[in-house]
Amino acid sequence: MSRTCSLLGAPVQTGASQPGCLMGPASLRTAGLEPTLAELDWQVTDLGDLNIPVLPPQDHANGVIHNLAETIAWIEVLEAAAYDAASAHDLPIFMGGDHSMSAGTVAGMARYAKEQGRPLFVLWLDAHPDLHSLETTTSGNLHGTPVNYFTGQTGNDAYPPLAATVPVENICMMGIRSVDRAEHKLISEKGIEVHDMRAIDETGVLAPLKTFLQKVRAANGLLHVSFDVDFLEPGIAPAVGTTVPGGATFREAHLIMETLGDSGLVRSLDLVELNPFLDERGRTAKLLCDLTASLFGRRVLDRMTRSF
Ligand code: Z70
Ligand code: MN
Ligand code: MN
Ligand code: MN
Repeated sequence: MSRTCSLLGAPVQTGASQPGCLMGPASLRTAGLEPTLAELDWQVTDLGDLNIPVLPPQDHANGVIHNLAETIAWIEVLEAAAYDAASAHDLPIFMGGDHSMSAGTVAGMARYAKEQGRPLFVLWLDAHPDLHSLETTTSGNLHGTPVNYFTGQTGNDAYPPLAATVPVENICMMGIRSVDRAEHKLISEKGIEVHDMRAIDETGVLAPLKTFLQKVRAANGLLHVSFDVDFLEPGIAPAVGTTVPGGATFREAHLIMETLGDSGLVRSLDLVELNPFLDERGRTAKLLCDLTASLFGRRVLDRMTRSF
């Protein structure tokens, strides 16, 4: 029997510094995400796009914050939708939308995992750790805050209360190469597992990934993967507002996704920060579809053994 997958669009752009991410779900559909996964023998349900109402502004003591009311509304709607999608399907895909949406998707997945009596793990593939609280952000771009929120740190009182938090020990970050001061402090203090680009150059992507997957397996955990387009080298993935040089290569990214697919541990996926306004003839959207296909089982040749 084929496994089930759902596509849920979250046209969120209120967390980013420039507009365009609201077209992300449409671009992923145009690139053929649904037929790509159906071809791999997944039963795909497109749940359409979520939305939020027009809202009055909400003030915060940290005056640089913008779009707080919208971000709170997105977190609430996405928390519930992620929980429902996880209940209904084997591997929901949350199509963004900027990365502030993961405050909602991961919160919903954490509630789902808690109800299953299993721990949630998060693999964060990003140039940025997104570890700001509402109090420490200096840009006011709330896509820089989801990990701080869903790990239950202080300073996020204006965000909705969490039904379940993700312990910092359950997080693995890869590709990190742009870290602000407050984020750096938190990474050191909490001992968060962050594989920056230097570490990846030293060890490759596979060694840290296998170690993390073994940890997830040993704990009988559910794994959520959050894929920020800026994890990738900008030359192969130009459709993102915050390009940071020195990202993951085409081959590193596919190897990660294939290994994740082989593991069978992935329970949900965010595809975030795709800004189609900045794309070149759809190439970033197509690359995201191909990377997702690797996670969902597309292989050049079959392997007899699990690769970890
Ligand atoms: C920076 C900030 C960020 C994503 C940029 C950047 C945050 N730390 N996150 N792109 N996905 O503005 O707080
Ligand atoms: Mn920004
Ligand atoms: Mn991010
Ligand atoms: Mn990023």
